[in-house]
Amino acid sequence: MLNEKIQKALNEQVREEMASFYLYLSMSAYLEAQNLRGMASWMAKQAQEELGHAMKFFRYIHERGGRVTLEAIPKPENEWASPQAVFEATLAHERHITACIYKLVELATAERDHGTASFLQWFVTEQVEEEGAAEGILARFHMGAGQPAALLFLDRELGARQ
Ligand code: OFO
Repeated sequence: MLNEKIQKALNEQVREEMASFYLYLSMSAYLEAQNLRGMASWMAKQAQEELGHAMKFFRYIHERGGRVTLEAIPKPENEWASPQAVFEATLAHERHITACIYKLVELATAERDHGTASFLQWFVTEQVEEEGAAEGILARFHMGAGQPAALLFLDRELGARQ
């Protein structure tokens, strides 16, 4: 059984992951409108991953005999200054999510809920990967330094994401 504090915090993380899904879907729509189909496809896949994260929390709360309560997710931004600005916002968002996961781990540890602390380790590892992916893409943008050919090359590369 989950204690109240942990149940509330896990429900809040369901909301955060759904907000990530919605934000990345909005970014995908923006990139599609810029005719950057490869980047749009990469971002749509990222959105799907976020939905998967939300569902992992959803299932875990039930597995522990808890109650899922869905909260409102905010309207995401839908305009960015450039494709590079989209990936800068992605990195900033992933850093925010990492901070949320770390706070959850600290709460689970303080409440002596080792089951939840163990469940959260998957997300700790995932966040290293997520921040690394966004940093890697941004490094490619910096290398290309606004050259259209470099942008198209990166678009094709990101479109190959499985
Ligand atoms: Fe992007 O890792 Fe979940 O939110």
